[in-house]
Amino acid sequence: MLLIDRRTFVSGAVVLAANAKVPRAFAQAPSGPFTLDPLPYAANKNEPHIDAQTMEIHHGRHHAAYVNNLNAAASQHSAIANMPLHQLLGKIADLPENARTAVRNNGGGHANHTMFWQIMGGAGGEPSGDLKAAIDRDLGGFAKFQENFNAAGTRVFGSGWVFVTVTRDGALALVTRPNQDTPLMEGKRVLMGNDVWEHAYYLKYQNRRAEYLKAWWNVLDWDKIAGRYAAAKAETLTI
Ligand code: MN3
Repeated sequence: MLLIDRRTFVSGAVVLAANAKVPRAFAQAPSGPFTLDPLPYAANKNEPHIDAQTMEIHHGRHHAAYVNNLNAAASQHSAIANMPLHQLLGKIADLPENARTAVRNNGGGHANHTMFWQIMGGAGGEPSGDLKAAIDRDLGGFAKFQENFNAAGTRVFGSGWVFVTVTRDGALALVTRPNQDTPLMEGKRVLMGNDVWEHAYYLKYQNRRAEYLKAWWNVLDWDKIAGRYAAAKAETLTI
């Protein structure tokens, strides 16, 4: 039997588990029409709650792979290339059958992560103004909202997301979706959401998803989320 100390074994196991989850990007994927924007802040901005390595792998490998795979699908189907992403996701049923899964998984992944990076990088705290009023009205107040959001995230089986949707009238609702599905696929708009795929938290939290869900609130940028709320009401919010 190999002699290996427990720390080496555990960290090795974590690295193996993390690498096993990293999708392989297409080396020859076309570079457009969809693009991966850089993270809007340094990868260590969300520490200690979300570590820099998780941010780098999550953005630079997972999100990049969704973009590359979506571009590969677009190179085969002009219908994919000719629509803005939020419209494309609302019209998956109209696409050729052999394009639907690629758009659902990779287009959904691109949209979800684009939103996700945007609403983090902040200092947490609480919303104010008309967003706070909407949370009080529709989600039972901020404390109840956090509790229900975290509970919903804990209940997602396997991979998926917890979202808050927003209507043009500013009404909010809490929903979960599996995999990379998004309410954009039903023509709805997303105010905010959290990624509960293991790749979002495994390096730091391993199997402790509930701990990750709780910590995530500390990195939210409520100014950005308030901006999304205003855009939803002005009907200019897309992704
Ligand atoms: Mn993810």
